Amino acid sequence: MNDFPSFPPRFVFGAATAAFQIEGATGEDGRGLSIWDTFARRPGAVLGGDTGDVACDHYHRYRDDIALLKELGVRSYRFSVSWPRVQPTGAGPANTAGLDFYERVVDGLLEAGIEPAVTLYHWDLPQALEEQGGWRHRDTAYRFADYARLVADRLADRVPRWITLNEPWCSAFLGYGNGLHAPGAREGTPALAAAHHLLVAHGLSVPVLREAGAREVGITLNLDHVVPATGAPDDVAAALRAETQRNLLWTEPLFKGRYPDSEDDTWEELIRRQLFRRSGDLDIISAPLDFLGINYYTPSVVRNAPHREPDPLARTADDNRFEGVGMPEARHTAVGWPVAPHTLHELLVSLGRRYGDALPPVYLTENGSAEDDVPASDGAVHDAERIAYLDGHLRAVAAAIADGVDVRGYYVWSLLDNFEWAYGYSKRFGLVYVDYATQRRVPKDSFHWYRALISART
Ligand code: IFM
Repeated sequence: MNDFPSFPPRFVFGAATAAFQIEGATGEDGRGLSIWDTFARRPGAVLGGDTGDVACDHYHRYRDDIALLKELGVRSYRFSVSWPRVQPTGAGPANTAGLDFYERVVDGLLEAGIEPAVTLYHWDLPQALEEQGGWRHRDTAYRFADYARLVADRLADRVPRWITLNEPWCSAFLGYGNGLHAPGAREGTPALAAAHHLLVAHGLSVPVLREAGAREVGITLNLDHVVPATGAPDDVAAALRAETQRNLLWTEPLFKGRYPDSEDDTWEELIRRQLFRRSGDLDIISAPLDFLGINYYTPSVVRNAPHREPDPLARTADDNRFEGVGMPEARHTAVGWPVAPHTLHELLVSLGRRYGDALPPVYLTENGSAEDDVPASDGAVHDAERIAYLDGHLRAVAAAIADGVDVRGYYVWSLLDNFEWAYGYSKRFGLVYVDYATQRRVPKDSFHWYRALISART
């Protein structure tokens, strides 16, 4: 008999994916190019030169994948819509074939008794918009609101839960700060402008989604639990800078309608020049939300450090005088992330404390681990470490609920092994193993464990 953590009766169990990571079919039915199609072709940008051209071939196999979700027993499935599939150049009328695909997915899910949860932006900006400046450019926020309207007009009558952006920190700081993600830029002020324009895009799309009939509207942030390496004042100040970049730059505008005071110590005036912030923007950004999505994987332990780039004119926006020291005592996943589930509990409780009534209900919209999965001689994938990871984090969520944080659901990342961005296909996060040569899907032991956890409640 399994000893599963216990959750409130209406708690939503789900699984998540994202368009570019699973769909493939990048050249079909009028889809335009995204920044990830371009970036993946840049030599050295993605491990092994992997691309999203085929991925999990979900575009053609979505019916099989919905059958897997049904077998898993999840109440909700979180997936993202590819902007360039719907609007090939990021502007103008919808590509009907693109919307038709997502309509088939939504209808298939509903037939299987699964609630769709749609993310509008999971990093695949139309390449044509990047050529006009991408997220550095304010106009991209208005283009995003137009795109949101096209998708919501078609699907909001059947999709209850809408997520505007996934992890805008990654779009701004990995995309335009350290260049590890598409479009691969390494910049200062433009990366902070990107962060602001992403927030404006989010805020502009909230009323659009509501007008179209969306019942629940939120945003997903990858919040960090930052711990100073020591109690020394320099390390504590460094931890605040890390927290400012990772969390406060996003949560303060969203839930308090202001940028954090701690940004003054995080970015020098030279980078922080705020010409891109216009009066009225914070009112747009702080539009009330029905939920906050949180993606959580691992904490950061940081200490004070000098700037990586001594020349202030060449400094990028992620150069904030802190560095990670790791957690040598913890187990590390296959991407090298320390496993410390109690830090999820601490993050949730501290958010509740910081924002009080201003914090909307929370969904864990992603949590999971990459492991070195290999099918065993019996054909199964025995991923005991992933099960322990999920169990630990679910217990942390249950403890936060017991401590009064309103967490309404949890989505495992991910349903399938998939394209893990700069790591290509080398890292596997799925509950389902994908043999990329044949596209055969093999539910791992963690799939059966999660299924048993869900069904033990019903
Ligand atoms: O695969 C990603 C996902 O796209 C966004 N959140 C983190 C996951 C694991 O790195």
